[in-house]
Amino acid sequence: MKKIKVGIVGTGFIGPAHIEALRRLPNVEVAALCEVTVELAKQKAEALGIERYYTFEDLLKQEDIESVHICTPNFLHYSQSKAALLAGKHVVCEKPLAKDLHEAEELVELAAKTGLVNAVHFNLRYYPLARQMKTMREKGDLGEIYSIMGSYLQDWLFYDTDYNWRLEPDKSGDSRAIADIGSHLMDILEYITGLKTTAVMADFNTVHKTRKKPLKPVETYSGKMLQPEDYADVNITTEDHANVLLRFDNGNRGVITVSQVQAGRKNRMTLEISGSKQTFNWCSETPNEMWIGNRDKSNEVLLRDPSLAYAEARQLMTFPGGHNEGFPDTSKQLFKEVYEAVAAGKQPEKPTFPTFADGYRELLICEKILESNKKQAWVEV
Ligand code: SOE
Repeated sequence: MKKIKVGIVGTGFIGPAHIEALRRLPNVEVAALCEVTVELAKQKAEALGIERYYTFEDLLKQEDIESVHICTPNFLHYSQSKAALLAGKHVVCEKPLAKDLHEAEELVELAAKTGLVNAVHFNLRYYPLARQMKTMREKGDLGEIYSIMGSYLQDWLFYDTDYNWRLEPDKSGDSRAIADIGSHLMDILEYITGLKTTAVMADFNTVHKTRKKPLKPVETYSGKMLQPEDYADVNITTEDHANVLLRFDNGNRGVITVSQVQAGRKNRMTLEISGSKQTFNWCSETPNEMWIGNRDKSNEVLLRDPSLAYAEARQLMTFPGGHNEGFPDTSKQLFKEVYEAVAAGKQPEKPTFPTFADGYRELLICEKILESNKKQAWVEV
């Protein structure tokens, strides 16, 4: 079978996750990677068992590389996705698609003009029970949606000495927690419910207004190790925590909370969707079960089990029976759909995977959330 050769752009945290997922697909070969310097690219290529390594510019010159995954910090997503599309490469870009709406709009238009496959790594849509909730809603099992409560909680930036490039506005953009994990939450809410967010009321908080020097050397985005003594205390304006009230196009309401300073919550997205027939509750830290709340009969726990799920969810289940599905499996399932399109050589008419247009939609909501927080007022989407 002819394998599609893929290049990985950036190998910090999520790049290796893309590589692992891609290596599980029979029609794909992770043939190359690039990093901010050739030296760093060589080092990462050896560590990851990939033969070819380049600078970004040289990677795009490789004729045999058909697609690239943009896994660099947010501020590079636009320029690198644009360059890759212009070089004739299909593109899978990490969320958020860009730092602002204008960049995202240009990418959507350019991708449409080239006809190249374009996708955004909203991988949490691919937990089987997230797909089950969407399908149950589509089949009417939920009824009219009364309210939505969502949260996405982490603690990896809990201490004021925790460092990451996301703390640097020039790398992350004007928002941090909302742009980084709120993006997943706002995407999956509309994906599962089919509702459109029509207005937002946001309230951000920066718990650690000063971030102190890291306790140990940390790797910066450029691969350079940051020694604690090199790091001066920095004032932080981007949000550690945010509450956002939501209004939807069916006239009903919702609320989300995102935090990256929630001790004990590692990577925990929770959704509670209340409908006129039932309530659904699902959590990404226990992704293989969902709670179904009933008014006139006992509540239920639905397990991730092919024999209990709709076909749309069953197709995301790697193994029969109750074998658990995890975070890495979601990327594999997303990329499986993407590379069916790449094998066909163009973006499908009706993509089943999240596209640049979905990335634009999520960024639109994120920008309105930022505007609302700044104005401390309701803002229409
Ligand atoms: C950090 O918050 C992070 O790596 C996000 O950037 C990812 O999108 C999320 O899937 C896991 O946490």
